[in-house]
Amino acid sequence: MKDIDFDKLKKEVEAELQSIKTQEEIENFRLKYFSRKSGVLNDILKSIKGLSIEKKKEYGKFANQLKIYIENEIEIKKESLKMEHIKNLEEEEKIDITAPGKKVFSGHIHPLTHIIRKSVDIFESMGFEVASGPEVETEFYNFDALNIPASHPSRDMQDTFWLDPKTVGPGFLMRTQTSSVQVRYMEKNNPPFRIVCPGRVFRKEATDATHEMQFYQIECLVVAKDMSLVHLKSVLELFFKKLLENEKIKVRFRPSYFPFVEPGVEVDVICFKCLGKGCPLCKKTGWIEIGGAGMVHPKVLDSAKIDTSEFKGFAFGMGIERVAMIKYGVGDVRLFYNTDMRMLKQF
Ligand code: FA5
Repeated sequence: MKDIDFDKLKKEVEAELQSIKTQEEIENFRLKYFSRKSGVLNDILKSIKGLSIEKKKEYGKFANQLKIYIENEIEIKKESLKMEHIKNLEEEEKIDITAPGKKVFSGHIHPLTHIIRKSVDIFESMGFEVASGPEVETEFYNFDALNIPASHPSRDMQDTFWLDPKTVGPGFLMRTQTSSVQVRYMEKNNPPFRIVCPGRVFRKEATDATHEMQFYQIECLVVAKDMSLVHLKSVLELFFKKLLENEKIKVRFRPSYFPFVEPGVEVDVICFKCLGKGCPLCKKTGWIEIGGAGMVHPKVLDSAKIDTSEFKGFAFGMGIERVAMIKYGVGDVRLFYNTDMRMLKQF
């Protein structure tokens, strides 16, 4: 066996240790010296077996010292690499608490949602319960049960989106009015009751500044003993005073026709801008048309098997977009649906 130059070996080890920069390198270094199969130190220890006792002692001593030295250095190096890594992390993840904050953009609900929620809140404060029905409706609940005869123009293909009978069966449509919830509710609940039904409705109409193909309505229905138009008018007046936040708001009725009410009325609200004097908003009439209403037709109560000798009812339905247009001074209903943030951010 050749003589081993332990001083030279130690110098090599020192140089190698200095160049180590990562945990992976230190592991490779450890394997180079201590691997069972081909580790440098293991080879030395194996090779001294056959030497004389004196040489064995001398080489064994040096080999052992070198082994302890390398093991210590590996631990020291590992620890210093770990500390360096933590220091780098601290540097990378440092938070500058003096940096100016980033502005959080907070959005808000859509103006139509606001009107719906506010309307529902007001009706609830008057003891109304919220009711709902499906948007895909049957001909029965949208028309027949509401005393709308087959010959009525609103059943015409131009007004109603009928669903393909081959796909869903006959008589299905997209509801054209929230009045369809009336009979659905009355079938399952006994009077007296008062309900409010907000929801989306659909009409196959050409769109213009005041007409959309889909829009929102709010319906209210009260069935109880001794109901009259006086109750209807006072409920509506209170509702619009709160909705438009003006105590001077008045409501007027004009005779009208809806097959499911008798008598039927068109509901006008006094122009909240000019309070009846006449201005561009109300087209100089002093009043703004807002919805339809009336006393529930006895045939509709009959459809729901309600005893008309004991109970009477009133109903009201209005378009949410029209109310929003008036409240916010928006001239075109389509602006609510085109998702232009410049428009929506104003509310
Ligand atoms: C009805 O839909 C009745 N169901 C209202 C009613 C309820 C009467 C209860 C009696 C008793 P009308 O078709 O007029 O009525 O529509 C009611 C409101 O919906 C209108 O006053 C208007 O504000 C709104 N509206 C109607 N068509 C459109 C449309 N295409 N786009 C936007 N809003 C509309």
